[in-house]
Amino acid sequence: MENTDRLRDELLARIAVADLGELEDIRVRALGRSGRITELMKGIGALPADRRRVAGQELNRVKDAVAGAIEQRKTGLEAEALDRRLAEDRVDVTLPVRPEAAGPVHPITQTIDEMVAIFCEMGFTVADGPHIETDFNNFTALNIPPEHPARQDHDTFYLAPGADGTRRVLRTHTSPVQIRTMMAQKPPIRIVVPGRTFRADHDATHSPMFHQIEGLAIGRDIHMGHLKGCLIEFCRAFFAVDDLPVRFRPSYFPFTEPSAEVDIGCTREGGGLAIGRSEDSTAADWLEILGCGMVNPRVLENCGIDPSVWQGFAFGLGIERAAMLKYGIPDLRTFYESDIRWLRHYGFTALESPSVAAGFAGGGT
Ligand code: 2U9
Repeated sequence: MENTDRLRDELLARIAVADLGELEDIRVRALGRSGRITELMKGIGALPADRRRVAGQELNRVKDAVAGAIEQRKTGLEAEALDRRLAEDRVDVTLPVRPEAAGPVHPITQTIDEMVAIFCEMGFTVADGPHIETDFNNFTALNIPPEHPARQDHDTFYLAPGADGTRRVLRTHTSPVQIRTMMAQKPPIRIVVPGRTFRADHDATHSPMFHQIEGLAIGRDIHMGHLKGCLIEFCRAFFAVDDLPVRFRPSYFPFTEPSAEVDIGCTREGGGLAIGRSEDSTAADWLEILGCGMVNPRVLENCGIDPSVWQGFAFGLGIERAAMLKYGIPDLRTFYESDIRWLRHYGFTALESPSVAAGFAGGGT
């Protein structure tokens, strides 16, 4: 009895100051297969019958006390270790971001963010949709029926026909998102749709994947005046030129009627090009930037909207082209080369999101 008490006290004293490694060592040496307590328990069988029961109970108590103390110490040490790690790893979220730790923003992203900021201030929201589209959403609903010449113009990527025999396409413009929105929502509608588009066209000025932003405003009394005001304001805000000349030239698109192309005033001097007009009127020229028009009543009908009640305007422009003009990027192909030196040169700081109030006249970082 005295022996077991001494053994227990000795072990509990060691356990009280052990670290996690020592604790395991103590456990193996006391309670393991050849541990001291285990060995004593094995010896019980050799005791006289009248002492076996008491000795067994006594040893079990010591065993439970030691195992319990090991477990308790282990839990305490683990909790202390966790507390220490949490204290060491604590992140001060109030610290300013280190500029070198924030990668540059790609000019495509920056340009989309700038355009979205302008249209959001005018009450538009952003809509999104899939890259793989039905033939109906990409063409038919937009008044581009099968055999319409515009289908050839679009250089469409077709996917293999599905089980139902219908062929899907990689969207050739973001317009199917407006179709989806009109089918799902009741007017009034005011959305812009930035995103990727795909056409089987690849040369110095065309990429098989490029970006567009399109807009759609549907209301009871929307007219050409709203279209002109919205797009003149957009061009002036985007290029940060307050008196930027903007002209609307009649054009044709199957999905709008009437349709127009929008040119902005520019100055061509000494082989260079500047957005806006200088004093020298001989250098004045126009640059096409947008397509637009009043939504064709047939398109509204195709989406279940009554054109005798609702009218709307729509527009579309290419993001890459706008970014090249605004930021002086000369070659379209460089947008997709993933060259970090190019991105450091033409990219933008990730720490400032574009806003109309801040103005976006500045160039890359
Ligand atoms: C719906 C109704 C009308 C979108 C429009 C244009 C004119 C246009 C081009 C500009 C350069 C595409 O990137 S680009 O090649 N787009 O000229 N897009 S009107 O009209 C719509 C869209 C959806 C339901």
